[in-house]
Amino acid sequence: AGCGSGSGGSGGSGDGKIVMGFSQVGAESGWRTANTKSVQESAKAAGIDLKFSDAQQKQENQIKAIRSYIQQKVDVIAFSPVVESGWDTVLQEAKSAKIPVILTDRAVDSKDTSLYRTFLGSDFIEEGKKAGQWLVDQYKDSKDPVNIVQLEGTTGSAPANDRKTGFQQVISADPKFKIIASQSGNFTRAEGKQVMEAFLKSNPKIDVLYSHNDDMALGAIEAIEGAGKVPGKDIKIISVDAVHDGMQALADGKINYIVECSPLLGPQLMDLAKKVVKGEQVPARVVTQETTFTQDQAKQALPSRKY
Ligand code: GZL
Ligand code: ZN
Repeated sequence: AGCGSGSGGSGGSGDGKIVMGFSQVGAESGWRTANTKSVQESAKAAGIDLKFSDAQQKQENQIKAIRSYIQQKVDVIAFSPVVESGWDTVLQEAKSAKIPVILTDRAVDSKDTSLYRTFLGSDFIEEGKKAGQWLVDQYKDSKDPVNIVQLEGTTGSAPANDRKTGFQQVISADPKFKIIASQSGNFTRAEGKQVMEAFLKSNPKIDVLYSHNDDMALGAIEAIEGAGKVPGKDIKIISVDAVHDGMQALADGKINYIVECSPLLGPQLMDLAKKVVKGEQVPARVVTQETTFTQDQAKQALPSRKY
């Protein structure tokens, strides 16, 4: 019963436009700023009235933003959960207010999947597997131990959890691969540099760095060069995202392989939002298309990259 399409929002904009409340993680990385641009431009193109908030990577700020969108009776709420858990209460409040929720980019670990209509984003386990597979292929003819250090994304976030899991699954096929150190650099350049400096001090022989995003890899490159070593040669680097600065470092030979994670979710998000507000069925999961890049492929792709 109640208002038809199940969207509790009168829209609040009055001019019949769909009103979307969007809670963004923050502005921690090149990926994030490209994602924000995609969401904002796509909302404009779709004629959707976007209310946007930046949570500075704090879950309580996202919860506050979602609560304010519920108060404002928006038509639909979309957000990228900074961490996987702790969302059930606020998502239940949105459900009681009959405001549909769309997850974009990162996932939540709520058991009750009726708390959101769909999850649009990458398969981070797949990304971790692709990173591991490159390493297995690179070292298939060598018997010597391969010492790996890992820069993890934000603690508790789906990309950090799943990129770690996927990578581990693939390299565990061969005991020569050893993760000798693993720590969060919170997806930022500054923290990636700090953690890599510590790794270099406490581990005399590092063969490979696996970084959960390009921003931390770029920070690590500064630390590696600061230690008088050559990134891409003395220490091989595998990264994830394929944002412009990462692709440039790949083309310059300072990174060896990048697994793409597309931030351009805006157009699909707005299409899904329109369907959800109309009460139409949408798939529970929409996986974004993405690829991988070697150094040569980066040189080819750079001129036409959008971000
Ligand atoms: C992945 C996204 C991650 C990026 C990081 O979809 O959540 O957050 O890989 C960003 O660059 O900070
Ligand atoms: Zn997970």
